[in-house]
Amino acid sequence: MSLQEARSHIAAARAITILTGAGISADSGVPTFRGTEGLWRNYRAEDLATPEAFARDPRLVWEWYSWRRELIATKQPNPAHLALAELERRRPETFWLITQNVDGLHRAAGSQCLSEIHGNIWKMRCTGCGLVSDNREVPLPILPTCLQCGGLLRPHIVWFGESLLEEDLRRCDEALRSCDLLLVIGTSGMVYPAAGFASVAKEGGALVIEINLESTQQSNLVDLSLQGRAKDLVPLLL
Ligand code: BJW
Ligand code: ZN
Repeated sequence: MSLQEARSHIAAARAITILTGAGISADSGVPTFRGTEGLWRNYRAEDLATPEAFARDPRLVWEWYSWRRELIATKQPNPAHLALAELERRRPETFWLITQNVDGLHRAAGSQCLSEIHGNIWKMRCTGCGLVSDNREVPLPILPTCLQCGGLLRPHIVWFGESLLEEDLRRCDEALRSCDLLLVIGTSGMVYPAAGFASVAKEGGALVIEINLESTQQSNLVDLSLQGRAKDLVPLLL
């Protein structure tokens, strides 16, 4: 399938679902998780993004999130985020965006029909009373606490070993099963349940197109794998 044919499929699609990962925000300057660029000091995301890591050393985990918040606060949506927001404006009834990213750049670009399945780095949750609050403070106090009960706050983010919200899973499943085209952009396809989403869409009969800098674990499964930068390819396709 050529790029031109892919464009025609997208233009003719009845319902489109998009799945994005860190690669789409890499073009805005936000580091990805895996690969040499994805390291933070000597830690891997897998060692910091867990409830056990937070229980053991909340200061270290908050240091990581504070560093990322400061970095993300300086970044803007890129042409790939903007092209997806524009696609949604053209067809809001038949469009759903699923993002694994917590940086909020899709919302900043104007996307509204979306599930942020791993949460949002600009929200916090109280480990005491459970209150979820918006928070854009940068830099943060070393250990932020709840205004309501004084409990320790944590990022409102889904860590390894934690379940995604039932409501998000239900909405995603519906969007994957009912679409006739799934676009998978900038994800390594290594983290579940999102890593299984392309298979769900294929089972439902959708055409699956992948955009990534390199081939991934999913490249063999998809109908078309396009290699290049999201910021170049997404606007070209849409
Ligand atoms: C470009 C580009 C450019 C670069 N243009 N492209 C089934 C089987 C095995 C294990 C499990 C399973 N089910 C659940 C698990 C356990 C676990 C899991 O999947 N582990 C795997 C590592 C094996 N999953 C979970 O625990 C999930 N919970 C769950 O399933 O609950 C039920 C359950 C619990 C326990 C046991 C069983 C079931 C929760 C997962 C939460 C993940 N959260 C994180 C971190 C927190 C968020 C944060 O702080 O930001 O979310 S992990 C991290 O990876 C982050 C990301 O959202 C996620 C995905 O990464 P992504 O986006 O794919 O980034 P990269 O860096 O991997 O890839 C970037 C890609 O972009 C690359 O391919 C580049 O080539 C490309 N790229 N520049 C285009 N310019
Ligand atoms: Zn509280």
